[in-house]
Amino acid sequence: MKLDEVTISKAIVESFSKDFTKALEIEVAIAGAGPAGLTAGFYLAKKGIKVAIFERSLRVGGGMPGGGMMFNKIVVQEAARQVLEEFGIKYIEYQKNYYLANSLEAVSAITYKALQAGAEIFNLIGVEDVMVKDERVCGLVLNWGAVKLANLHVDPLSIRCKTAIDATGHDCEVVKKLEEKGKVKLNTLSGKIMGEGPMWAEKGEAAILENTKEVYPGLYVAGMAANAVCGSPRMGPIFGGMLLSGRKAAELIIERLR
Ligand code: 48F
Repeated sequence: MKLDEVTISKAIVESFSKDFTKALEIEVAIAGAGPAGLTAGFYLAKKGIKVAIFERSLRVGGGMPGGGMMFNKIVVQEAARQVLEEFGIKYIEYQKNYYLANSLEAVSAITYKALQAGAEIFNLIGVEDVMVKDERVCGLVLNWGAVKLANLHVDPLSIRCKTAIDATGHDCEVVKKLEEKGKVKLNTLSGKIMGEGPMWAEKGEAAILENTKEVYPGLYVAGMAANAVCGSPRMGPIFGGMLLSGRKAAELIIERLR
């Protein structure tokens, strides 16, 4: 059968443009496709909410594929075992309360399920700013990841959303930008970004659900961004908290939107 290069190009450009145009006005926009952002996207899409995830890197998964110091395994505790099962991720019990999974299988399964549920994922597109009107985050400002890498002076494009989630991990980039430019008071103890604490897995995992919340009208935090914004410890390659935090962010937003 004849294959035409231009038809291939047209198929890609037309279909991407259609998907991206739909994402310009969306119910929930998520910054970062690490485990927390992907999990939030899955649970939102499963409830029929229009959700798009913007990931600055070429690949999704954030810190998950790297496991612990490049040993590509992750540990999940009992509290999140049901989420592993929901995603169909295989695991073995290493010891009571320590379940081990392959980090690549975990990322692939969560990504696949999120896409199948209807979440849109745009890789190579980063969030560089927020749109704020009447003291509420009402959109995200996007640019190509490559533009940032190359330090090019290229103006961004904006999307409108009812709610946004900062799931950008340790650097909590969206909240940071909001604080820096909006001079706003955040819903944290100090009213500011409190900064991530040093490693303490148990305390970090215990705090993350409480930290998963709306930190400014229209902007939620999930995953390590939640602990970084609220001043709780990091926890290394245990991932139950990331999955549960993504799920909680989705539940809070579903309750608000529906
Ligand atoms: O860092 P990341 O995996 O965050 P997470 O979902 O999970 C944290 C764990 O990986 C691990 C841990 C477990 O205990 O501590 O570190 O909270 O994923 C964050 C994603 O956001 C992307 C980044 O490339 C990564 O894939 N990202 C960061 N800044 C931006 C962004 C941005 N400004 N716009 C879009 N994506």
